[in-house]
Amino acid sequence: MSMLKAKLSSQVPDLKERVRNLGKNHGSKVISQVTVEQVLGGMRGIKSLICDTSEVGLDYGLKIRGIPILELTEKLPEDILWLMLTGSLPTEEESNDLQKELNSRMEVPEFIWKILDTFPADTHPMNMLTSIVTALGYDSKFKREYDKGLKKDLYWDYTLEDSLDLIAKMPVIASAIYRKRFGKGERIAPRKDLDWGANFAYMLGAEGNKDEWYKLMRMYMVVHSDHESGNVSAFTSHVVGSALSDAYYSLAAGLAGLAGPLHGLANQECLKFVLETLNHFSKVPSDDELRAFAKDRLDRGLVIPGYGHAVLRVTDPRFTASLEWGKKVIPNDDRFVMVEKLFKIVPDLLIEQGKAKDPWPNVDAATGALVYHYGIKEFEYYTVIFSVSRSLGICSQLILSRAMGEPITRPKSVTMDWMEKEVNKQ
Ligand code: NMX
Ligand code: MLT
Repeated sequence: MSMLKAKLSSQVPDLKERVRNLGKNHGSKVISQVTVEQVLGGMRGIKSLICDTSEVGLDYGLKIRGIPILELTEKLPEDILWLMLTGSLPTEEESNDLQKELNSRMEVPEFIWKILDTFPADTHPMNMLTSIVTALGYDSKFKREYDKGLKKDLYWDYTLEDSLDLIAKMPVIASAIYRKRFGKGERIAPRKDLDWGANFAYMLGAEGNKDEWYKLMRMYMVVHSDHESGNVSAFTSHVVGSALSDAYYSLAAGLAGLAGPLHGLANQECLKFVLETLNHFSKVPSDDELRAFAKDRLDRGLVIPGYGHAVLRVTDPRFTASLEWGKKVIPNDDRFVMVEKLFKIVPDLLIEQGKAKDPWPNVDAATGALVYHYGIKEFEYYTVIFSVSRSLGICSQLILSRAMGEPITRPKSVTMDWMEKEVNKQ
């Protein structure tokens, strides 16, 4: 048994007990009230999910198991997976054991490569990824055991098995998608001597300083790994998983949400905007030129990608992590200089416009400029990189949800007539 499974096996009974106690002793207590505005406004702020892996505070941003994300940027992504699942960082021995475990599960079945070969040449990489993640479910251990008659107490165990299989393969399939879709030559096989994040960087192939590139990819994988449970992708995966669909279906469903421009696709849209701007001016524009260019975009009713957030009301610390990295490592890169300039100009413009509740940059505003520097220039691919990282959080949430024995998700909808009658009574 892997050290991670052994640790979780020792923790799950206590988690179940806490869930039982909460329900039995406090079941009817009120923790949140729902207003009409919240129903009309995308359920903002309604406390209706339990998620232990991470939390997001409007005035401080992401904490993973209580640790601010800026304190975790030098860790390995595998260590963050361990942290999200167990509540503490692994020892060196535990970290090595998890790495070994993932490295032993990287092999991708041959039929997957045949599927990859059949996509039309201009397919969006997120269409490829979501299809392939679903197709990998052919091998789901949870589904196989469930069909034989699996006890509810063991749901989490086989979900962990599927999740480790899936997480191990994500960099392998994602890098193969990159190389196939953008004509980069043969797939690069994974190496057993590299950690998960560095292996992904290695298989993508890239230009320049390899150590820096590996380090950047590890940091990228850490900062995008989770953002509590109410964001579109995690919430979607949670709902699909609650029907006892396996981890492959659940993750694929969540990634389909991540592929939307208001969520993870903003990652590609940010660099597209930066490149369009540079192209328009044939140089890095002056502050005044950029202000006018961005204002024109807002006046045309378009969003500035990478700015605003449904929960945050401060600069996203994940943006700060990328900004600091860029300042230190690639301060003179034109794309990065644009990121810095946008940070100086866009918040004031959004405040002036008066619509966005949060005028500050989010996680997507800077990362494109960083990976571009190492030769990954095809911005249509960027949400796939985000997806590889987010598989850590989404799978962790699913495993813990199964460990808690959560039931099928089924909120109540009401008709417009009901709503109008109800509010007129008050
Ligand atoms: N540029 C222009 N307008 C904006 C922006 C922006 N960056 N952010 C919000 N607004 C507008 C928004 O479109 C809405 O307009 P309207 O009333 O005409 O519909 C108004 O401001 C109020 O929106 P908020 O309540 O502030 O934002 P909401 O919680 O609905 O949405 C986002 C949050 C993140 C979807 C929104 O800020 C946005 O569209 N940002 C740009 C896209 C982006 O960067 N998404 C990535 C989020 C992070 N991620 O990876 O998922
Ligand atoms: C995320 O990382 O999922 C985004 O910041 C969106 C969110 O939290 O709603």
